[in-house]
Amino acid sequence: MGCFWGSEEVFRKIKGVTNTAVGFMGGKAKNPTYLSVCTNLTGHVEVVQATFNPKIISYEKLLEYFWKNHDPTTPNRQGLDFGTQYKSVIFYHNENQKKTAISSLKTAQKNFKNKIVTEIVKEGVFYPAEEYHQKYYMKKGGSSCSL
Ligand code: MHO
Repeated sequence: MGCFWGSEEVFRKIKGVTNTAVGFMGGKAKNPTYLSVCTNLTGHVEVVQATFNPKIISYEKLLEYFWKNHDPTTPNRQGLDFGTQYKSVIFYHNENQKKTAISSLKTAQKNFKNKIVTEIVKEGVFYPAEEYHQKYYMKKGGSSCSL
């Protein structure tokens, strides 16, 4: 969804989401840091890991927040932020989530003129980002970078 500061705020505020954390996923380098990811060489993406109570909110509903809170039609870019770390991607944790994400993408496409470029990929290792990136906007105020 682009810069993880804003994405985390979106998910943190949803009722039924019990925890959020920001980190990096999907690249090759081990133990990436924010600075290394910014070189565009590690292949990692800025991600939010949202833990939720499915009795209160469904995975499907969470995906609706995902589509509504960024532009999934711009490759490797979210507003002013560009680079592979900002690409739009859903890392699924199981086959059910994969199926739900694929059908959710098809439904969401109806709301966009341009083609959705969001990738739907099996989860990789979640490397937590540095502490100062965690719940960044909650601590500093503000709610979005490019959103
Ligand atoms: N536009 C922001 C992005 C920060 S982010 C954690 C900046 O350049 O600081 O990717």
